[in-house]
Amino acid sequence: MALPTRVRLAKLEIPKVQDLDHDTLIRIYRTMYLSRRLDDREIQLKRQNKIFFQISSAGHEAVCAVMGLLLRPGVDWLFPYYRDRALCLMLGVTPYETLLAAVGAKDDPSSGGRQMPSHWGQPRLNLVSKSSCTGTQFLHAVGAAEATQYYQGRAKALAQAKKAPLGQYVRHAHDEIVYVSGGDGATSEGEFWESLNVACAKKLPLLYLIEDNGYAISVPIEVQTAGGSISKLVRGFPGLHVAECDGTDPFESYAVCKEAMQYCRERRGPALVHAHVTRPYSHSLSDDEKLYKSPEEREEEARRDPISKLALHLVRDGILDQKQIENLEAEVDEEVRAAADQALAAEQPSVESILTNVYSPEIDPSSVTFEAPPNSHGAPKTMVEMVALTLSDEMARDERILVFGEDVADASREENLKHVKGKGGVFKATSGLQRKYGHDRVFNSPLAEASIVGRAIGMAVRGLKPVAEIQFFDYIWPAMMQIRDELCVMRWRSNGAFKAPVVLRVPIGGYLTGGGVYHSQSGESIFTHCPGLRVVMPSTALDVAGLLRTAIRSDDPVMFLEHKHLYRQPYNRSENPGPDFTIPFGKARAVKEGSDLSIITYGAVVHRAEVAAAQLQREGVNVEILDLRSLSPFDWEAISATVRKTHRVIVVYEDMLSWGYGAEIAARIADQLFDELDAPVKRVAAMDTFCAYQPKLEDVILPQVGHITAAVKQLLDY
Ligand SMILES: Cc1ncc(C[n+]2csc(CCOP(=O)(O)OP(=O)(O)O)c2C)c(N)n1
Ligand SMILES: [Mg+2]
Repeated sequence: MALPTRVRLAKLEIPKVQDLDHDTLIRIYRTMYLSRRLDDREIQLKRQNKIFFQISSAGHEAVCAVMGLLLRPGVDWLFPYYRDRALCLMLGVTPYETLLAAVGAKDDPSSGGRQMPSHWGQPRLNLVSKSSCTGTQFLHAVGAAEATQYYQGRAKALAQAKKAPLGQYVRHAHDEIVYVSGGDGATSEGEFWESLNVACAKKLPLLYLIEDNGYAISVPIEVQTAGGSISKLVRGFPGLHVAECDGTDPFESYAVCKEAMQYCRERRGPALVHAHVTRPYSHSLSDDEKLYKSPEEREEEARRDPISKLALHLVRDGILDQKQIENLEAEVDEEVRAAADQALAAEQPSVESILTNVYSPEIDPSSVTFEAPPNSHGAPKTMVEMVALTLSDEMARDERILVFGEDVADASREENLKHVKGKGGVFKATSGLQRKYGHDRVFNSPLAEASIVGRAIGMAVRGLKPVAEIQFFDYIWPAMMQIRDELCVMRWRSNGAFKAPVVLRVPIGGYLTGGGVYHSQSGESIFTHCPGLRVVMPSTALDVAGLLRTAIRSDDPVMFLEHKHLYRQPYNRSENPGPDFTIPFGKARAVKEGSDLSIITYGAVVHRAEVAAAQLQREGVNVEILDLRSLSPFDWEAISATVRKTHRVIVVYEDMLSWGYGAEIAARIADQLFDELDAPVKRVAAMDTFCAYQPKLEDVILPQVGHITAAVKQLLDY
């Protein structure tokens, strides 16, 4: 296949560069050269086994340096890609700090030795912690830009955010913008397109820089991107300012980036700069580009090297002579040498610190602080009514709370609200909230789950408190990477510098007689398997009120699982326990006292266990029931107390039997309470298959009262 022409820029209309004076040009060159020398030094250190990973910014320096020059540190919000070393240096990250990350030092400001180098992050610079995922950052940037818009008219929300933990890093400036970058490969992720959709729909002040080096590891641009040009593809997005530049040329890059940035600052909408750059050092030190790039391509890249081109320019234009260039370079080399020596001597993180910042060190949702008694009044409410009521009370108290998701608004077309009742969620769990709190606090999202979670993360990073809804647990999967690799990890990977305390409300579960495969799923253990995330699953309206309030007031991400089958049952209703009622996480509810056998359960099977226990009672069997209600953390104290009391235990859960939540509980009991057991630990759960639409099949697939009574009898006979 013929190689596509990779750079066709000479004919582009480039705005004139007037304000790059000589000192600024020298500063740009110095930063670019410093970035390159840091890469070179890291490569050397990696070869000496003194650092453990290296990924270079070589070839990307020019556009990154000028972008860094244009952005305002500590004012604008930054979500830079791993090749943005020159940008970060320009904004104030020091060579020593970048090398602290390389050696994995305790004082590495981006992660304290938890992430690979070049995964930037520093709260003092509004430089938000970046993961290794290519593409997730675009949605965080959208959420951050939504925070820009929200804070604009919401002084109270800003004040409340500043008062919360990490509030010292909550900042808002009226003309701030959000910057996000990615590679040509990263633009193939759905999250890129989801982000553009929202950024354009909401006219967000968001500046994209796509650093197109023609390859994503070994995959060339014509395979990556239809037609080979991302800027051509995105030109149809309404209101998006799109510009292209030679990212190896600082003059052209400066002019193009400046104009794009101006567009965002003037609040005209988002902008995207497509910069053509090179990647002369292979993808990373784990890659050898000679395996897939032709010698001609590599020669062409060498000819376009931004460092040598700018050095030549400086000499030709008489800005610096050869000797001055040599002096500048010697000075940088010395700076890099000194920084490396210092970083190599830096203290390493202690083994004792491994678990710090998995969860908030300030707010412990399982503490006694959250033990608040109910002040019950009014008519009994169903579980779903209690969700709406609790959200409403919390929103009145805390202006940082934003509610969004699919169909959660009463009506996106506000004028319709004069004539219609409003939707307020497919289950009505958010009914009336938009009417009460306005469309900037309660709004519909496009139908895109990764986008819902990714945006929520960006908002939460900036101090807001998103309470987002995933419409059905069955459709949470597009958001899995945002949850597993971003939401849960933000605090730990930034060593406590950033947090993402999002509440994700997720209707879950079956017993719908007709829910079928895609409206009946369970799967809570997939999320209890994620450190950093709290998972709760109430089975009564009272517990909804107490646990949802705790979820919102805690400072960790919480998955709040609402069982659809329980939403409107008469048997779990409760009076309104008042606006201060909270229940600590990790505390089980004693549903029924008993002495013969313990049932440990949660969710929709709690009621089934109660029915089974009533039947068994008539036969003289006295069963104890524990509703865990909080799955991570879970109440080990209550579990061990009941096992010590009855010596026989069944874990009952709705999800499939194998690899499920009960497996962990059963294993813990076997491990730590073996001597207390008079019989093996038993599990009652769903069959290891999908949930069928036909109710007769659903009845057999999901655990029923009969399954529970049979298991109890079997265990008592053991
Ligand atoms: C979601 C995800 N998939 C795969 C990878 C592995 N990976 C790391 S970088 C990369 C290529 C990225 O290419 P591009 O966005 O063009 O950036 P470049 O490295 O060329 O600057 C891949 C596939 C990853 N980190 N994240
Ligand atoms: Mg690339």
